[in-house]
Amino acid sequence: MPLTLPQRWAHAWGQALDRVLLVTRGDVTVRFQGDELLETTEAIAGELASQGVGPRDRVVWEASTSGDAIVTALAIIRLGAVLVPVATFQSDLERQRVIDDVTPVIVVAEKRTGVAEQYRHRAQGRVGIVESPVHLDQAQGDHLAMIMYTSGTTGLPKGAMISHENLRAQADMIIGSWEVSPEDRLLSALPLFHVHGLVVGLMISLAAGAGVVVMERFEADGFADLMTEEAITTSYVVPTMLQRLGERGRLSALSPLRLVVSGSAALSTAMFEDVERASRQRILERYGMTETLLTVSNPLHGQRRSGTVGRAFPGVELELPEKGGEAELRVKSPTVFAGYWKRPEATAEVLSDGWMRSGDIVRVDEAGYVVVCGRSKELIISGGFNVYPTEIEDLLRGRGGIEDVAVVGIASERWGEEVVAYVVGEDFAEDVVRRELEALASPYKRPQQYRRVAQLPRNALGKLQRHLITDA
Ligand code: MCA
Ligand code: AMP
Repeated sequence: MPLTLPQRWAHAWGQALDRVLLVTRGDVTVRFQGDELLETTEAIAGELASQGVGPRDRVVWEASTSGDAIVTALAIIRLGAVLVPVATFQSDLERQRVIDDVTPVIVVAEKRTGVAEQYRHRAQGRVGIVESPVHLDQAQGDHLAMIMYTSGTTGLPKGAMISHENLRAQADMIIGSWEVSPEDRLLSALPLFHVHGLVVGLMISLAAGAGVVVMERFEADGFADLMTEEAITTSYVVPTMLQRLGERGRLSALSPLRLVVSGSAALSTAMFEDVERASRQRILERYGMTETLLTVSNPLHGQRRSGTVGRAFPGVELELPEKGGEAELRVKSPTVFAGYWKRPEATAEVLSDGWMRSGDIVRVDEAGYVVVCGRSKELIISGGFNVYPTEIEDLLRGRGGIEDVAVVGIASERWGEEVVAYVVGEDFAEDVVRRELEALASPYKRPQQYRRVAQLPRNALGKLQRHLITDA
């Protein structure tokens, strides 16, 4: 039987009892050796169990990048409970929507007035039924490992159910294709409430026996300094991070690494070339989605083609257009998710017979590599974060004199795309809207610009035609 991710962690940590495998770099530096990871995750799993959390229970976890938070997430998975990450900086409204949808047994979060508190003690009735000692790493492949919330086109959050088998298959693809090994030390400054930072970076590196250095909050100079300070060999980034390193003249810090991987948003050919010029690194760009995990990648050995995301990982089938054509990419893979939590209709819209509709329009270049050239879904990607226009429009409509509104993405050197709201309303008061939105939406979702227009393009059925919006 192939090992699950938690089984691989336990094995890898047991092989490296006195080696530092996890480092968190923030105001303080915390280092965990293999033996400490084993002991701490076991102790936290025991503590959770004593609070009534058992295998297959859902646990909402505030995805802070601190050492405490990380070992807690690992413990939740080792216990066989289902990890449901939420962001530290999200609004109470956003968090409450997730909690209401997923109905967790417990919320593990920093003390925060309001939302999480009322759920903290929900598990109380179950205290005392803990088996002792707790059994770790027992989850089966078809058990859920995590539920990852994405906003989706309706504006309401949907939880993507990711199984242990999905994680195992993804680990095989990444460890095999990128040759992740115990010799590696990954530097990650990615948030941990998304697949990129949490699964691809943290969890799979640990499963390979590699060391992981987590920078608690990205900052370009500090990130560059850590390369040598922590003897880093690999790093996974979003394009905005490379752009920031470039602004600070620090791209050369990438030189000593054996591998730099970029994803979550398109990497421009100009940035690919800037990095190569400054550091001799040819960035390995790859592609994925929360619902499919990573499925397409440029090769470790062989040609890495800028402007492309590469080819299918082993075990992944892609439905691709003919040469010269463009079409929506569909993906079949052991990493494709099990559907959206309690949303059979939403699941059926994107998933049939194991094939996942990506909503991304692709073409195939002359070497057979996939090029992402557009989207059929209404999505803005800002700095690697997804923003769904309808979610923000629903929050804005009727607020601060807004009569009608359309949220669109405009090209931005800094963020890839920037969120802009086109507003209709004689009495529109931008300062009021900005202030009110602070309490409702995560910072990255809030429009960076508001532009007044006389009217918005709508079709005969009244549907907003966002693609027709211009400043004219
Ligand atoms: C931060 N801000 C943003 C963004 N990030 N605004 C728009 N777009 C963003 N991406 C806000 C901050 O909250 C702050 O707001 C203001 O901008 C300035 O913050 P700054 O310090 O300049 O930015 P930062 O905090 O350094 O963030 C930049 C970042 C971050 C580190 C590049 O955007 C980031 O972590 N991106 C990674 C996203 C990611 O991991 N995506 C994976 C999902 P205020 O001033 O109001 O406080 S996709 C996925 O998982 C799939 C599987 C895949 O393919 O990978
Ligand atoms: P998420 O739903 O947060 O997992 O984001 C998935 C989406 O990010 C994909 O459907 C793509 O639109 C986008 N994406 C991920 N990687 C890349 C990439 N390398 N190039 C272009 N778009 C990407």
